[in-house]
Amino acid sequence: MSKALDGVRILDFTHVQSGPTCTQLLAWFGADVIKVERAGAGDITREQLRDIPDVDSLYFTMLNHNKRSVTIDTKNPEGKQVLEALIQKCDVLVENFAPGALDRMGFTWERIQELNPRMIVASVKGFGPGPYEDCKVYENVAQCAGGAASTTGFDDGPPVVTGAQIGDSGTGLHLALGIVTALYQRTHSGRGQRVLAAMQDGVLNLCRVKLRDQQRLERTGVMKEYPQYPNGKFGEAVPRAGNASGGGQPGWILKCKGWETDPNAYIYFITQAPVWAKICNVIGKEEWATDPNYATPAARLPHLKDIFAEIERWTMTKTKFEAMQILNKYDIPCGPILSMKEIAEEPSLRKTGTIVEVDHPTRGKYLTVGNPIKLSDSPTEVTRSPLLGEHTDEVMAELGYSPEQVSALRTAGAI
Ligand code: CAO
Repeated sequence: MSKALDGVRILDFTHVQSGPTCTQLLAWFGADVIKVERAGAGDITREQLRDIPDVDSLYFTMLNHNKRSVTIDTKNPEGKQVLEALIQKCDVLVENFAPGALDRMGFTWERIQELNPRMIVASVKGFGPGPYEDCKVYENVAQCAGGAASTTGFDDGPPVVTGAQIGDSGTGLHLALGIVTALYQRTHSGRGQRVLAAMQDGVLNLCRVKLRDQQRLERTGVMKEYPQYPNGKFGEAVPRAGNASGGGQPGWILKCKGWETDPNAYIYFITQAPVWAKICNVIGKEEWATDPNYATPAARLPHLKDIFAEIERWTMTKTKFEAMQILNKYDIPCGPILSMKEIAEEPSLRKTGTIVEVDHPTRGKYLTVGNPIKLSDSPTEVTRSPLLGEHTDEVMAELGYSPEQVSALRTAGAI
């Protein structure tokens, strides 16, 4: 079966996490992704957080599946020529260097257009144009500058970053959408274009509901579904909401049986309005279904803490999986807090290819997250990440270099 992006060639000039997640997705959709790395060193993540000496780290392998790796010193004049040949052959150049690095290498937008007017140049940067545009940025900086940290955590504690890599992998996703959109526009316009995904913008896009709440707060001075209501105080900015639901259906994380020893024996419980009577029945508080203090969503808002305390008295008598089973019977929305260990061992995720076991020549078998986006006509097969420079000779031959030329370039330190 052919793949959705068959025939699309990506010059992958990305490193660390944000860019590589983007190009990995494109590879999973069938693009030929040629990762350019520096000889001898490669993407810095190859050696970061290593769990086996001298073997590509899980950090690297889990972000660079289905790609080919070539080594080019793009600051060497002959290496530059090889990169130029690749630019002429590829459809998209993806990069996430520090601001200005590509220009300093001599590959400005104007130069790239001269070489290939159909080329799409896609970049991740920490910030868009403005006061911070020249800054280097990592994940947690983006979470802080994009509004996630100030709105995450509990009211009586400091801002908190989340384990979900919304700055890196989130921006990679945004960039991938920008790239396929630009490829589509090119089918009409015949021209390439620049695609920019700034990490601050990507995080803010994912924190959209908090900008909604900022404006609600400014208009009304209070947000009744936040845990600060009715006894706490609201300031000028959206406060941290603990585990409150981001939407109109109040929710909270509640203890389940075993919580004393198991840090993940918890369930997320949503008091969805249409199933309120069923919730009351399940927890043995039938009278709340008709009591005017509890019967309507508006009446319940001032009592949310008490309501969740009462529900927790019930959830603490069940394991999170027992509670799930009972609540699902009544269509009560809830979700177990799953540990990474539980997720890794979950058979249904293995079956759908969301968790995949991959074999690697120097590492052996390891688990990774497969393609979370499933296309019925373009299924994803996850193949291992490339060793450093594994495909240099193959790609050089495709560019028309003879083995002798390749060997001379290698001696000159260009590849
Ligand atoms: N041959 C020769 N030189 C190369 C090369 C190659 N194949 N590949 C990279 N280089 C050079 C670059 O040209 C750059 O040189 P100059 O500084 O002289 O211009 C140099 O390597 C280092 O690039 P960098 O500044 O991007 O790398 P860094 O490790 O110092 O910074 C990071 C890393 C991530 C902070 C920075 O790249 C950045 O801010 N990127 C944009 C935002 C981003 O994607 N952040 C998320 C990273 S994932 O957590």
